[in-house]
Amino acid sequence: MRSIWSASFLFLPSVLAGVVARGDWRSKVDVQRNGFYPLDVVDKLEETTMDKVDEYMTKKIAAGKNNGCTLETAGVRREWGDMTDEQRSDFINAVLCLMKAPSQAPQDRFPGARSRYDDFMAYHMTNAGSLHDTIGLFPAHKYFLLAYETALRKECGYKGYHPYMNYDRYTKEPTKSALFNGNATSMGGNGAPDPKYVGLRTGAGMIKSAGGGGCVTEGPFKDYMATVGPGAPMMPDVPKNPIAGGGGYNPRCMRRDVNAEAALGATADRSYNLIMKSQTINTFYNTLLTPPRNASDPYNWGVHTAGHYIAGGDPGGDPMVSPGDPIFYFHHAMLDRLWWIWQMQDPDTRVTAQVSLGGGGGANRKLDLKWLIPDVIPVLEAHDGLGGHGGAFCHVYV
Ligand SMILES: *[C@@H]1O[C@H](CO)[C@@H](O)[C@H](O)[C@H]1NC(C)=O
Ligand SMILES: *[C@@H]1O[C@H](CO)[C@@H](O)[C@H](O)[C@H]1NC(C)=O
Ligand SMILES: [Cu+2]
Repeated sequence: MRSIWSASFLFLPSVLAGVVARGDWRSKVDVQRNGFYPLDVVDKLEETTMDKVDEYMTKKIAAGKNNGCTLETAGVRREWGDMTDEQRSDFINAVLCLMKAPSQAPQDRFPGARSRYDDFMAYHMTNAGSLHDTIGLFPAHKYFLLAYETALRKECGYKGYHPYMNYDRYTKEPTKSALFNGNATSMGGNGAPDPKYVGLRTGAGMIKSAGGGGCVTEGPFKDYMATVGPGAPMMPDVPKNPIAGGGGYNPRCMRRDVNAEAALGATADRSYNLIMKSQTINTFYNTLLTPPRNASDPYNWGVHTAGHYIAGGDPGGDPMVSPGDPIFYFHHAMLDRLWWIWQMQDPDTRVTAQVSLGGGGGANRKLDLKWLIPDVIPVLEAHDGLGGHGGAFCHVYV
């Protein structure tokens, strides 16, 4: 009897303190792993962080501040490689559905936006300033991703949540990965060779062409045509838009240069250091975008640039219309994941931490995504991934 009594004696104060047992989260979150990829340092950090997340949510629920969001109800965003073939095709079919659904963007401004999918490209092109300023970057893209995921779910019957791409998995032979191998359950293959594309000059050196740069000819999106834009093309020979501002109809194939060297700028150790060495959100932001120059590091362009140029191309590598390649959302889901793991190291102070490097229209600014999603929300609501905006933000990454 004594041992039972002492067990409950030990247990009781921890419950009162809101402490949860290590590993309890595993009974609340459905984890799926692909044994082909051993856990990297960020995956391991994420797993240990889940105990903190569980503790944070337990306190939040006790305080009645979770807006109905719990670890059990949170949408699970998974790495593409960890998903089953069936989950991948459900997702692909939803994206193809969005590419056929009618546009809801103002047709006078965007006669080129022909589908619901195009609407997101049109919004990103015309609001690139507020989406990318210092206060906006993380929360505005978090909301943008939620709007897109919501369209996939509500308008195209998708039951899952948006996948992410763990950059580290694409540092070796990305064109053989489940994401880019070009088969029916991939997000499409590499672009055909385009000798005119030599690479992208970044502030930290050249991301040399990996031999692609032309049209994607394999996989579910081989017939997809990008419509609006370009805005700031990074590829040779991108046809000009027929109307000023880029809203006209400019159908062109999706081009890519699937590039392992780009991904080397976002290896797991770099993402890990980004999270663990950034004591403030300003440092996190600066390191993500423009890491300190390091002449002896050939891949020092920062995690954000790396993520965009793992596929690059047109529209994917064009900062204005990058959401025209569905891989854009995989990248921004991964960035959101890294931001979230950073926040969860110290959620009480970090969830509401805003970048304060000037610009951004003030900490009380609102996010208005117009034709993408009806609700105009305070920017801080898009900081809280587990209960923000009345519980509309309720996701975990595994
Ligand atoms: C596509 O490739 C992935 C990764 O090799 C594999 O798991 C999957 O079964 C393939 N699917 C099809 C439909 O060929
Ligand atoms: C600079 O890059 C080199 C090569 O990747 C690396 O060994 C070194 O630690 C880096 N220096 C700093 C200060 O990050
Ligand atoms: Cu963006």
